[in-house]
Amino acid sequence: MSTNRTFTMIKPDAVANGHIGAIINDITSAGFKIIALKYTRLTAETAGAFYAVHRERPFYNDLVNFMSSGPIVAAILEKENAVEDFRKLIGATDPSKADEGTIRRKYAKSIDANAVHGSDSDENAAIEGSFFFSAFERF
Ligand code: YYY
Ligand code: MG
Repeated sequence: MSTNRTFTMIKPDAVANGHIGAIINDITSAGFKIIALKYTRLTAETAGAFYAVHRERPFYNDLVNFMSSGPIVAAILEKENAVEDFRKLIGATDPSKADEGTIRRKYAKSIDANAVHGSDSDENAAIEGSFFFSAFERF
């Protein structure tokens, strides 16, 4: 059963390029409610732990370096069918392949610096939300 929640990060490229406000506006305009929101940054160690599932992939080191290169915004979002609907809103991993109007198409320049993260399952949404927010921040 769906938990109706997902987890997102606005990545260092989109923060550095001044897109926090526009991206949050796109997210809330699409019907997502913000349950928790945090402006913070990852270290190489915490980025490595967050993306541990990708540690054998060729892009892992670059991903960890990029995700710890500057501030990010982390958020827990709520909406019916949140995980799937949010993946649709952000578009394909490679922004050049993302549909017109999606967040990655609008704000990302490359596959490695692709503006936003979105959880890929209800289970991972819960794990990732708990990575950034304590229980009393996400009730
Ligand atoms: O879930 P999503 O972010 O769309 O893609 P993943 O396959 O989970 O990869 C996580 C992250 O890694 C992706 O957002 C950018 C980066 N990455 C990359 O730099 N090069 C690739 N070929 C694939 C992914
Ligand atoms: Mg993923």
